[in-house]
Amino acid sequence: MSATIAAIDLGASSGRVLTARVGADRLDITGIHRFPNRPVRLAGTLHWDILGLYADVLDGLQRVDAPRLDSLGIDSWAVDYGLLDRDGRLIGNPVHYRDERTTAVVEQVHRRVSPQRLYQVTGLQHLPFNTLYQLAAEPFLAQAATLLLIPDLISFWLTGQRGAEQTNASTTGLYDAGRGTWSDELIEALSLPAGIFPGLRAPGAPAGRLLPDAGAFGGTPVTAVASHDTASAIAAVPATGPDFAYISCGTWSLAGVETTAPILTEAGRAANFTNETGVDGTIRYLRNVMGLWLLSESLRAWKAEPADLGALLGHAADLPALRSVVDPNDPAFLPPGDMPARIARRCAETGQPVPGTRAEVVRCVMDSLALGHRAAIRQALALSGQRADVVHIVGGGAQNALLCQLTADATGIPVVAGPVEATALGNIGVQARSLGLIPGLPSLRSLVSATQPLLHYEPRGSAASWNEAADRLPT
Ligand code: ADP
Ligand code: LRH
Repeated sequence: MSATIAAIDLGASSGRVLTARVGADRLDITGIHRFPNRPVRLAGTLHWDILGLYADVLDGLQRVDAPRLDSLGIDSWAVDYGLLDRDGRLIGNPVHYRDERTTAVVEQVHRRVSPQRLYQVTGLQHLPFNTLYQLAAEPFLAQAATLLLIPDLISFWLTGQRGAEQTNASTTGLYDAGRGTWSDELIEALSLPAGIFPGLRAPGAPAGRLLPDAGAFGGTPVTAVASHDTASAIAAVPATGPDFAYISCGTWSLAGVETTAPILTEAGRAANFTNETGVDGTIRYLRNVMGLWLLSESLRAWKAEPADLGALLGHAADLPALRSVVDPNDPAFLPPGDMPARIARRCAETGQPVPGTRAEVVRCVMDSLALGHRAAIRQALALSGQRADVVHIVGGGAQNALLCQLTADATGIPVVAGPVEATALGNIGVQARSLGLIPGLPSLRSLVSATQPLLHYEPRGSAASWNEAADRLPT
């Protein structure tokens, strides 16, 4: 028995509509339509082009080459949302998490609820753009009848049905991780209108049917997948045993381990580790590392073409290792802007050689990201008491051989790279389980491991040079 399943996967840098033919022992990608995701700055605010993305989704569905779809699921980046009025109309345009509107309100929120209490309830790392801070800076809250996170918003437009998928709700800072519900306590303490938060849906639950105006596949059942893209990506990690760490490597590097229960220790909070909800009650115990944003934003500053990336990485690989490193999680790197200039400034401030050429900047970014991966994985293992005999790198970054090799070198743990489209495959896997084609998470992971191309990187060199480079960074 097999089925044709589609995933709509919206990443911060690109989206895709991906279809696959799935059965108990097959997972064949049959089509991918990709489109760029370009933020738009308008009147001083950075927005997502949400209607452009919706149009691209419809276009992608139009191009699906299959007589019928058995199911469709939607995932995207976390945290961001659209507001609907009482008639279901979008109010304003969703704001990008890199917009700086929350800078002024973080302290205000913490005066109402302490960071310690926030962590006890939500288990979430502090990121200045988490939904609760965005809502504190939201001008349209009074007019809003419903808040929908981005995948739930796309799902609403495609089906007419509203809901809040659980894995993504767990990234808002308003979700009680222990109870698995919206947190009445936090919603009340922050004076938010409780009625705007829709009922929760578990990954795998039905989420309506495609409306006729969604195109040829009108009537197709939509399934609530693990709609936080990172939750879907980690569901599709091709792990064959229990002792693994992972890095979902794209715009962000989400680096950590999977646990069966939240870890709410003060040490974990101090290290800014998060407990995000995954499939089947799993927890992603991880930290955000700034990720390939550092590279893509440098390429944007240079007006480089995507085709230039391979050559630049090749030149960077030929340069000496660890000449200059920066802390990838420096908040100065978060907003859009001239990334090479910001990197140069930090190198100068820490008394290191300033990268002069583009290849030197790229090398600095790769070494710095590998250091960030090393710190996050070491701490995840220490704080969770788990072990890892492999680090799985999934997402677009799995194609970056230099970064995969440096991550193996820096962590001292073998790296298995792939699949590149882990998020869409995790999205599809949860649907396949709802259709009864796959029994559960371990079988999904075995299926991914058996069917998708993977690359292996063994650690080289000693830890000494990485220790020395880490010492150059401010603590
Ligand atoms: P997101 O979901 O956050 O948009 P992706 O998982 O799609 O991110 O990964 C995008 C990143 O993958 C890009 O920023 C780029 O650095 C990297 N990437 C894409 N294609 C290649 C390639 N051919 N070689 C190396 N890296 C690549
Ligand atoms: C990755 C991601 C990540 C969040 C960030 C906002 O795309 O969902 O897990 O922290 O975007």
